[in-house]
Amino acid sequence: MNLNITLGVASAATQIEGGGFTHTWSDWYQKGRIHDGSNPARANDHLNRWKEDIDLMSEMGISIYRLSIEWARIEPQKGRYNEDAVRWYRRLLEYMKNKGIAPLLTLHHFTNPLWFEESGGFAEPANIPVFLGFVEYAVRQLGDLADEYVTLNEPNVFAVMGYNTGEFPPGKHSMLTAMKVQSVMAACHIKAYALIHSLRSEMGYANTKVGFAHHARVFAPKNKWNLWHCLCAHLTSLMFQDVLTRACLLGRFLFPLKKYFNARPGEYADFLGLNYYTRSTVSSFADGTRKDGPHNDLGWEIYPQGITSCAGELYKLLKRPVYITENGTCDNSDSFRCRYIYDHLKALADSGLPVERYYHWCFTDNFEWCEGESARFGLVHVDYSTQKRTVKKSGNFFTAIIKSKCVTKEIYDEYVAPQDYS
Ligand code: IFM
Repeated sequence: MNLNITLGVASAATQIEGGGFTHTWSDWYQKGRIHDGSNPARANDHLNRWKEDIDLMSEMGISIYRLSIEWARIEPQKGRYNEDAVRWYRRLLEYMKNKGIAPLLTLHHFTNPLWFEESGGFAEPANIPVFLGFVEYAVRQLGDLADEYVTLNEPNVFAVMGYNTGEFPPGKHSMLTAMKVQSVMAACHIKAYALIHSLRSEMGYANTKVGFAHHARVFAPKNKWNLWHCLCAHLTSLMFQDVLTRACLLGRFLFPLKKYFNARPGEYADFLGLNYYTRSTVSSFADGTRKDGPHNDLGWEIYPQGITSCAGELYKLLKRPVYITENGTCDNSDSFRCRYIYDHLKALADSGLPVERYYHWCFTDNFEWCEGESARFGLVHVDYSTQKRTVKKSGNFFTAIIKSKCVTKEIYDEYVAPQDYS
């Protein structure tokens, strides 16, 4: 298989850094909401091991890395910034640059400082300028070291899990509020898009790229001849991802989203960021999964064709290069990850879409939100008690593809052929 896509890896601050900052996920841990009881204050201790991690990335041939910054660490109190934290991120970005690893910097990845959450977080439209204040500070401090930005990670997952299913903080159960949060976050994205461009051009840079990382999946009716199943699949997709896509990419706020500011229809992304994992099989207004077919260790269906249909849906709306900002799987024994990566890359390579980048989720095993340390998504194994990193077979596979820029028959036979999903 030939590959014209640059391969890299992704992570998020709360999931790897450790360090015990005061934010919504340390609070969620305190409230006993992490299933395996693990504490994000430990995570991968990337705070102290960042050099080792970047060195390993470089040894593995990785040249692009999507990472995020921790808002609560940079702005521990409203309007009061922590210069040590900024220095730490600057050292990290400078080190990456020296190693030839280009950052795609995510400004918000699920975690809020507690002070922001307590003032209503993204459920409060009056907080839009507060988020933008953080964006401005971050770009002024780090903007010389990062050309490319993801404003928000998966606003739909953040909204639905936090405000409808209640599994994420703040643990609310209201679909109406979840839609309001999506509206507010779409406004934040559009405003941040313009702000980052204007700050960077003020700083003298012309090569800025900004987008958001959209979590999209296929919603398929359980029985395609059943009208109710079809209606539920259509409406679920609309509420979970389609209206948000239009708002963020095009500034079009369709019902039930609401426009909380004077957004003009326009084009608000320089790339189409897609986080793709699975297909949902729908027979009601609840999430469903097919019983037959392959599944990962969290029970998510493995459906590689879906990555191209989701990317294709985005591309229909806006003609921009596609960045797969996340794709990966929970495979605790690393027994099918090579096949998973191969099948998804093959689908992308055959799609005819302008897919420029693929960021694998995740570089190392990490703190997987409610599942804590028990769900492993990494190319690199982490022993949390010693913090030892060991490259997995899938990590070696990834490096082999990067080095050959394709999957040769030898690579396929060594890594992919022996693996199956069952
Ligand atoms: O770990 C998460 C990530 O933070 C957002 N996208 C999905 C990943 C796997 O669940």
